Amino acid sequence: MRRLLTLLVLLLASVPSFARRNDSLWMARRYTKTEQYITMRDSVRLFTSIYAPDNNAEPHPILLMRTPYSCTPYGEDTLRDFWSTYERAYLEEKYILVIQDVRGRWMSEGEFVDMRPYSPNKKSNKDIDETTDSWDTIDWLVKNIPNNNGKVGMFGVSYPGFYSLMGAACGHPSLVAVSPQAPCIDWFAGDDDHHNGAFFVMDEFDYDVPYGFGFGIPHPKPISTPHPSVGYPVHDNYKFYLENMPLSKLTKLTGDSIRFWKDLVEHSDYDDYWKARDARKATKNLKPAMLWVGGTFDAEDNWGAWNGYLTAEKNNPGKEFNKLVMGPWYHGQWDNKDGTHLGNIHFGSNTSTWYQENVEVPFFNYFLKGEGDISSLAEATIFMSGANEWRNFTQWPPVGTHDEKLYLHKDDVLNWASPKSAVSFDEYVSDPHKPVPYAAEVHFNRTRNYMTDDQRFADRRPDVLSFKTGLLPEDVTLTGNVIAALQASISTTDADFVVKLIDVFPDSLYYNNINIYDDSDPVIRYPMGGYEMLVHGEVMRGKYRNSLDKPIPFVPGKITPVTFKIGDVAHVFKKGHRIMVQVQSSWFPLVDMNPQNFENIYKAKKEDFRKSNIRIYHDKDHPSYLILPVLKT
Ligand code: PG9
Repeated sequence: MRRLLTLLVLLLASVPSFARRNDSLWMARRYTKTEQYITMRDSVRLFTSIYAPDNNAEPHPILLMRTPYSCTPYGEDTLRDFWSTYERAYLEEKYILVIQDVRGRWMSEGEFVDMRPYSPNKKSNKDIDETTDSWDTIDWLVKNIPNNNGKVGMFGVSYPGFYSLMGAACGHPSLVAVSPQAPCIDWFAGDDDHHNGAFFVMDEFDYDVPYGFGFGIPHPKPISTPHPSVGYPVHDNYKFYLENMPLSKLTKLTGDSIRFWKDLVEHSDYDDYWKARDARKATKNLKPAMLWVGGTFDAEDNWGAWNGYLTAEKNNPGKEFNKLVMGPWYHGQWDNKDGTHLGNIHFGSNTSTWYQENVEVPFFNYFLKGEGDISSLAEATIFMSGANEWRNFTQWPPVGTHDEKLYLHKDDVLNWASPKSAVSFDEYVSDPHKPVPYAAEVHFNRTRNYMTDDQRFADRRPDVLSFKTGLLPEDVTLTGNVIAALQASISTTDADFVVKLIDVFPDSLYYNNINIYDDSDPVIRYPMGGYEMLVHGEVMRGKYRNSLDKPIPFVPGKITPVTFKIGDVAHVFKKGHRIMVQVQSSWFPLVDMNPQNFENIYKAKKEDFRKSNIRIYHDKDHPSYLILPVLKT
């Protein structure tokens, strides 16, 4: 009998569908898909795909994602591939999975509005926003999906993270747990389209226009297949965007059909258009348990994750479950299988699967199924790069964090002492026709790795200033927001300032000890000795230095304070490393090139672009420094 059983098990294990659990056959045997138009309070109908487990032994919770990226595939006989993503865990846990095309996207009706403003005071059913669409959807789901347990969760990365937050603000009593992940929060202050008012042209152009993602192409009626991409003429982004500057020339390429691109041009400063789209307005009085997730090396919505959480924390005093997880991730890396490294930087463990198994799935199981225990999850679960360890904090920034000034000095020196010298400065010429590249290699699509790339390529340019400490005698741990406080003069009336905080590895390091490519590739080792790892960088469009909504010109030659937030970091500079700060005035084509002339940059002409002589002062009367959030434990 035993031999027969062994034979049977071996036989079954050889059958793919049993051997490869969680593939389409596995799911098809356990789930039924239905497609539904759900009618909103203003009669617009939203297309919704519902995947329900066939097992009715007990009622199941609902996990909802509202997305502008399509709930494809369409058709009740084709399943969305949950089984090869981390969402397979929810299949195994028998969740009802619901994906919805948001208003005006793909198969849904209505008008799409980018980052549709949250309107708290609604007077009639005509007053809709993403909170009312969430409410109406959730209400329909719990009342119409058979065998649901009446509890709903929402989650999503990036734009779906924004819709998750709007869901959390809808107040429906069935919505008990929400995880906004790298949510788009403010597209002028720090997410996606602009950082400190500087325009992230490569991402936005590729996103909105027919050349790339085509997100902004008009959507007069529901569609189930994507618009064909026009395709770029060259696949060297530095060349493409330099040849298509100024922005007014690039705008011609978009034609006049991409409304959002026109909005960008019309709202070049932080005006009511952008203020209305600040999703932090929706962080008041949040009822569901909130799990905010983001990546410290996320190139798109790192700002949204930190600031969405911090604003929610401030706006919901005493709220029991409003927690944060920040891992060493690129945009969305936490929901795939490999969280072991980003580019040349390795984290010593698979941070993504750890997060999925120990945080997110237990979070939803606890609140939606009443299973397990999530109470041990810290207020802030943060991966400290540099030390390569998860740390649990009772708050963010952690208790024990205090600000220390790290001063720029002559001779490229950086240290904790304020400068004593008389007039002292370094200078460079910022040439708009040869801007500083954001990455070393020639490529087209914006890389993810630039967020941890080696900055030696920039260090060697005459238009980049580099200042560095001596070898650190002990670890320096940073946990919180970094601020750059420069004293600068420029020879024109506007310029950008890019400040990069860098971890310089010891020269003694040789190669990555870990094969950074899978075995099928030839082993390519990168010289890590002296590696200048970008920890975090940020740009400040100079004319917004005093406020994003009131641009002011520089007086040529006048020493002017330029102070701005670089953003939150969670990094340990190990003993024997150095801290480096680089200062430059372009980061191309990640950021569009500033003509360095005070004007509406979207309307600048080619002849407006001029060189600017930039001086960064570091003397007794005009010190330049970084304010670092140093954690002393
Ligand atoms: N953060 C991404 C994005 C949204 C909108 C414009 C540009 C980028 C995203 O949703 O993935």
